[in-house]
Amino acid sequence: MKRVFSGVQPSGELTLGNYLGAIRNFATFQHQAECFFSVVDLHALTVPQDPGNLRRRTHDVAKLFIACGIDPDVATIFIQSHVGAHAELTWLLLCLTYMGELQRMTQFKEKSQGKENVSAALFTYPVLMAADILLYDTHEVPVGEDQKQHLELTRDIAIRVNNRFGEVFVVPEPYIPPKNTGGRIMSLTDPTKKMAKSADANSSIALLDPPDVIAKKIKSAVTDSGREVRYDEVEKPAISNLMVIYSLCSGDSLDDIAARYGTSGYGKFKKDLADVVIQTLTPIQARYEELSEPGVIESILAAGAAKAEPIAQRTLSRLQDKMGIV
Ligand code: ATP
Ligand code: LTN
Repeated sequence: MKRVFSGVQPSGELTLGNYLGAIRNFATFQHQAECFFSVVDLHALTVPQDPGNLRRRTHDVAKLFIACGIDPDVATIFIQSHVGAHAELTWLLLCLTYMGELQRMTQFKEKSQGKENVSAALFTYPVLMAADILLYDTHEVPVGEDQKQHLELTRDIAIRVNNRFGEVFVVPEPYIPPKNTGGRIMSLTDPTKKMAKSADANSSIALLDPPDVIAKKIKSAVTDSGREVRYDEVEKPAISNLMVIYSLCSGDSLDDIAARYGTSGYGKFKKDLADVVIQTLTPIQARYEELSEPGVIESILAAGAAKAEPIAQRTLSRLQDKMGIV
């Protein structure tokens, strides 16, 4: 059966970008493949984290996976650091990755730009991601567009290892939705940047934002010149982004939305957009609350790690053996 793996960092409050670009698709995949979804806490540590916040957010991401429709009886949900093989395989893969390959990673360039003290782990981050994916003999990886380059590196590493040592890894394929179906949801305050959970709160809608906050953020979202609602990424990047959000939350096509709001002005469109976003997030927030009873998420995550562990260990042993580790 086909295997699917994906990870989300507990590096901030999950956003509508995370949901529409990635998590929504996780729920679809769980019925078509054997799925592993991980809260990648070791990745979050590549930038400074407050320990208390990291602890809370790690459980929050897992609860939101389930609230967004992932069934823990169907898919395996676990915390990355609970399966030691992720860190161990990373070391072996670091020995098989070139500096030049990591120097080309645009996410590292963006995240390190202008910062004085950047951790070595931020630089080697994509190799930990490769380890995550390769440990589970993953065929497909649902991610947002920003992860495309990391997936290409993962494939290059897998192919190199297989060429050097014989068949060790499955070479994974990315599953990236096109931009007009959520692959890259943009910031509400700057449509040239992606909506990111580690950016300013007004630029994104958090999955747990209350309705009045959602309405306020959408009302103050930047728009483009003119007043016509139509999909045009070049001339109308801000409105096009809001239309994609509307379309994904309501199920209406971009053409239908343009026909309905084309000439009614931005105000009416934004008001209705707030309503459809609130309607999408309200049931997710209700399910999240139900999972907040003490012990519930902890036991789901312990069961997930127990399922993931032997599979990861088998793959790790395969490479250790080929590389001559006694
Ligand atoms: P950070 O701001 O800390 O880098 P992030 O939200 O960009 O956080 P992750 O939590 O690791 O990063 O992302 C989880 C998944 O959500 C990934 O598959 C990523 O590609 C996807 N994703 C993140 N932001 C967006 C976005 N704006 N549009 C579409 N997909 C996104
Ligand atoms: N790097 C990803 C998060 C991530 C991931 C993974 C995604 C870590 N490991 C494995 C898919 C598969 C991000 O920042 N969005």
